[in-house]
Amino acid sequence: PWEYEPAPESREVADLKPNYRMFVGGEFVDGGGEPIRTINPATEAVLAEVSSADTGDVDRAVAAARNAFDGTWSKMPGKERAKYLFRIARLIQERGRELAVLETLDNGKPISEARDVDVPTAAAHFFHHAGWADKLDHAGFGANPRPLGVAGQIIPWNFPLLMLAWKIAPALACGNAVVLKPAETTPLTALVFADICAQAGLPAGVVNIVPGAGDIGAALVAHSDVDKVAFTGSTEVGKEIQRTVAGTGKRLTLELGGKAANIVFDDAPLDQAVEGIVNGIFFNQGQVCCAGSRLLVQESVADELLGKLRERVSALRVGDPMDKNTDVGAINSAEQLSRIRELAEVGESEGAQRWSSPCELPERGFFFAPTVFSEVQQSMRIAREEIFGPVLSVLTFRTPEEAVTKANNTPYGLSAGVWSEKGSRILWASQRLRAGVVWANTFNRFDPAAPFGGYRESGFGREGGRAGLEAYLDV
Ligand code: TXE
Repeated sequence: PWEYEPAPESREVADLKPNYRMFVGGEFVDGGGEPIRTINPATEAVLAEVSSADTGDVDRAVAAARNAFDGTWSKMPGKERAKYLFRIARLIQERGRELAVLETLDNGKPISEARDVDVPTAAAHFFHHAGWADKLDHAGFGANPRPLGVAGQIIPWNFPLLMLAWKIAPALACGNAVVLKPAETTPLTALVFADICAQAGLPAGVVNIVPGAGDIGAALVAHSDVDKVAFTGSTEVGKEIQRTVAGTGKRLTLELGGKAANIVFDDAPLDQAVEGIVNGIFFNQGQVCCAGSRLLVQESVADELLGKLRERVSALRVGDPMDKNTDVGAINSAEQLSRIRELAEVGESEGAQRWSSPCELPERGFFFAPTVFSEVQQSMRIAREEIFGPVLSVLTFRTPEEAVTKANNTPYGLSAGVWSEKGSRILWASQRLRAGVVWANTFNRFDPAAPFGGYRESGFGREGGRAGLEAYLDV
C-alpha cells in the first residue's frame, strides 16, 4: 500500500493556503517568538514567514500534549489508535505532491528524491507503525506495555518530513503524545503534517508542532513535564542534550552524526558499486547522517574504480532541484555550504588530491560541485570529521582485516557498506563492523521494519521496527 501514488483529486499547489503558524492543542496559533523566514536554498528567495514559539508556547504545547495523553489518547485501545495512523499514512500519500514540492523548495533536495524517497518512506512509517498499535500486547514486551507520556522530539533539516515520521509514528503507535520542534531552516512540511493530523481527526493535543531555533529545542528538552526526549542532529548538540537530561529520569534516544565506510573488495561488481558509491555520498547532497562518506577500496582495483567513478560523477546533473532530471540539488543553508567549503579546503591543505565534477553551478543559491578526494590518509580531518555534503574521501586497503580496522577507526558508528560477490566475505566483514546498519551490495536503503541507529558517538537507541518501539514504552 505504500507505493507513491498521487491521488487524482490532489489539489494544485497554487490552490493551497498553507497555515504557517504553530500547531498547539489542535489549533494553528501565533507563537510569541520572532517569526522565522524560511528561504529556498536554490534561489535564496524567501518562501514563507513562519510563526515561531517562545518558551511560554513550549509550556502550552507540553500542557496540551499532557491533557491529550491523560484524557483520551493513552486510554484508547490500540486498534482505535491504529485507525488514526492509517489515516495519516493515506493522507501523506494523497497530499504527496504538495509535500514533495514543499520539501524540495524548503530543503533544496531534488524533486525526484522528495517524490520517490522522502514522501513514500514517511507514509510507509505510518503504515508500518499503524500495524503495531494493536499488537503491542503480543510483541514480547510483556503484558500491558505502557506509553511513557509526553515525548519531546527535535529533528534536523536534511529529511524534514521523514525524520518527523520516524519520530511521531512510533510515539503515537505506543500511545504517547508529542511536541515536535522542526529545524529552523525547514519548518514547512511539519506544518502541512499538522494540517494532516487535523484532517485525520486526530484528537487535539496528541501532536503539537513548535517551530523555533535551538533555544526552543533546549526548552523542550529541559521541560519538567516531558517524559521522553528524541533527538536527531549534530553530535555536539546531542551531547549537550545528554547532559541536560542526566539525572532527570527522562528517557532519551540520540541519532547523531556519522562517517560511514563504504568498502569495495576486489571481487565486487564494480559498475554496480559505482552506482552505490554515488548514491551513498551524493544522495541528498551528502547531507545524510549515514552517508557513505569514506570509500575504502581494495588497492588492486582502486585505479579502475576511481576512473569509473569520476566518469559517472561527471554525468550527474547538478542544479535546479525542481527539475525532475536533477541528480544533485542545493545545500540547505549558507552556513552548511560554508562548513562544506571549509572542510574541502582543509582536505587540500592536508595534501589529499581534490577532483570536482566539471559541472556548471547556478549563479544564485547554495550549490557545491560533487567532489572526490583521493590519496586520503586516516589522520586527515576529511577522513575523520562529518562533512555533511557532496564530498567523498577515498582510502585504500590491501587485506580484509585492514579494511575493517580502517572502517572502525572513527568515533562514529552509524552505517557501513560492503561490496563483494562473496557472501562469506560480506558476512565476515559485517560481523566485525561497528555500525548500526551494514548494507551489502547496496546503500542508503531504508525500511520502517529495520531498526536504525548508531554505535558510540553516533548515538544510542533505535528507530524503526520492534526495537524502535522500546524507546516509547514502559515494559
Ligand atoms: O545541527 P543542530 P546543525 C550535523 C552535520 C552538520 C552539523 C551542524 O554534520 O554539519 O551537524 O548542523 C536543534 N537543544 N548534523 O547546526 O544544531 C536545531 O534547532 C535542543 C547531522 O543544523 O544539531 C535543529 O532542530 N535542540 C544530523 C536540530 O537541533 C537544539 C542532522 C539539529 O540542529 C539545540 C543535522 C539545543 N541546544 C546536522 N541546538 C544527522 N544526525 O542527521 C540546536 N537544536
